[in-house]
Amino acid sequence: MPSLLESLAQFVIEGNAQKAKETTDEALATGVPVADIINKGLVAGMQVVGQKFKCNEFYIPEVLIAARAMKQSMEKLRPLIADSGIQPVGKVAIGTVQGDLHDIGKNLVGMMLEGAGFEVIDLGTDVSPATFVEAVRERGVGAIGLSALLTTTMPAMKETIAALQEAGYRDQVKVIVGGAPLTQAYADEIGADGYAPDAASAVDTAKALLGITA
Ligand code: B1M
Repeated sequence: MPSLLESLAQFVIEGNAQKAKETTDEALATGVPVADIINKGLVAGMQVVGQKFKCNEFYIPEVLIAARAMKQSMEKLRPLIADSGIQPVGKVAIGTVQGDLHDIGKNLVGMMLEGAGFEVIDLGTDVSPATFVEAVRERGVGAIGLSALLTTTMPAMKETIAALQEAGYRDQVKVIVGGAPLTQAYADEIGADGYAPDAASAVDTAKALLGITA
């Protein structure tokens, strides 16, 4: 018989938000530590979702439904996280670059990062280079994730990297870029630290760049 946390992971994989929330409540009621609920339940489930997405066993709808289940359980735990002293594995600010309003892929990246234990600051869409700079200055993020879906907005990524350089923060923060028209070659050309073709790979890239082994 699966343990409570194995069941929770499975409900996340299946995208069963109701059951995931009930199991989270049950785990809390039986005294399971919040860190275990997150790591052995929610994150473990999202890891499987990420793997299935990468090998085309899951498609975007399944990932979104799983992420919604993860998020709803996370909402129950969020007030308890501060008390339990759990630290996020890293802090990332994400946004769709200036001039670009597409946010489905960016949201997916944010949810996968959150599912992997990152604190995610979502700056939204049409984000100016100055706003990304401000996130580094004011929020102390270790990485920023730039998303672009239009060939015409790809240059805003280069402008954002230049703005970070100009403000003196380029060495303090890793820059990850992604979006349908992006390539590794373009990421290299504009001096990004990392490129990820999909949301699951964005988690691997962020972890690798920030030296997170967990
Ligand atoms: Co737009 N649109 N759109 N659109 N739209 C595209 C992108 C387009 C390819 C359609 C086409 O012509 N075939 C085309 C771009 C052409 C080009 O530049 N070469 C296009 C255009 C032209 C436009 C407008 C200019 C249309 C117009 O008004 N004339 C306009 C621009 C508005 C603007 O942004 N200023 C526009 C508007 C819109 C809508 C508002 C209607 C809507 C967006 C709704 C929303 O996002 N809230 C929309 C949509 C939905 C699309 C398509 C159909 C789907 C995009 C999408 O969400 N894909 C798209 C055509 C297509 O792709 N079939 C199209 C699903 C999403 C999960 O994938 O975002 O690629 P994607 O994210 C992936 C990866 O790329 C990666 O991970 C994700 C999941 O694996 N990823 C990252 C993304 N960001 C990442 C960041 C990372 C790492 C990985 O690290 C930080």
